[in-house]
Amino acid sequence: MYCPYLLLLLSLGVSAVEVQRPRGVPLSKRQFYEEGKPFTCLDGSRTIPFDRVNDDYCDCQDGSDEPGTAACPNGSFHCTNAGFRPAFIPSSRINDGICDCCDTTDEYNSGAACQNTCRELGRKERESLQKMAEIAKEGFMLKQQLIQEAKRGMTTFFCFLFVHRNIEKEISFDFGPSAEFGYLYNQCYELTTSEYIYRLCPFSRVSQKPKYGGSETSLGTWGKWAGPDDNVYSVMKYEHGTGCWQGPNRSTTVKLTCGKETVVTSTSEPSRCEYLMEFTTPAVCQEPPSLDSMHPDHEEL
Ligand SMILES: [Ca+2]
Ligand SMILES: [Ca+2]
Repeated sequence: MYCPYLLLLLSLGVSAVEVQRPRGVPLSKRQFYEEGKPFTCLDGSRTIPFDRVNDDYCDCQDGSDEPGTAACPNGSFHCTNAGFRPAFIPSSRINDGICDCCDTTDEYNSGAACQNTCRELGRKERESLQKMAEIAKEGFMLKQQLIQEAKRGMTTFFCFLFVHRNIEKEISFDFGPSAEFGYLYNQCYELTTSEYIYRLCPFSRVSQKPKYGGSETSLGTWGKWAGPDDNVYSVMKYEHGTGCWQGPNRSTTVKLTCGKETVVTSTSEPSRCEYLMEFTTPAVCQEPPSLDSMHPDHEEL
């Protein structure tokens, strides 16, 4: 019968299945470690009796005979980390007194007081993934509204076009595949740091002004969309700002990430006169995958 068999398997639980492979061996390599049969190093270099697997003496050049001890300098240890995600650690960290695996399995013989934190870590990760998914979902809904508004706006644009010829210029901007970035036009967003007020006016310019008086410096005027080929609308480039003393003209890269609100979240100057701005907007939100497929709850049995 199928069901009782399954129930039996489940009731045996994780540990019962785990004893079938030597310590530190990932499930994917279990078939190479067959109890009682000679073991061939995974690089094929030599074959040794099975009792030399995990005997705390390094026999294989690739370290594969000592997956559960620190005997081989190049060995790696696999933590199952049930409840969180599996990981490999260098075997030198086995029994070194420091808890590396959240399931505590790397410290089986050191006396270190490790606590199994996998379930807690897994719970936190699921929570943050869920939170991100919710932001993406709401952001994507807002994006649909932006697209609708842009469509209505476009109709108005074309009506005006015959009256105000200069609107033609606005239409020539690339406001995204569905004009979802159009709402940013003619808007400005500020971020105040301890020294400066940064101002991003999308499709127009980026500037910086000392907080306590002083003149404004241009960090670039609208250049182009500059994201990677598969995601062009994720980065904006502003160029030809005020020249740096004995240096290039200032320029700014604006990275767009999905968010419910339209805000400049940070600015930095990773290299001289080249600024980086992070900007959240619902316009870049992608349709999120369904929540069910996002749970990374792959507990290895
Ligand atoms: Ca050995
Ligand atoms: Ca350790």
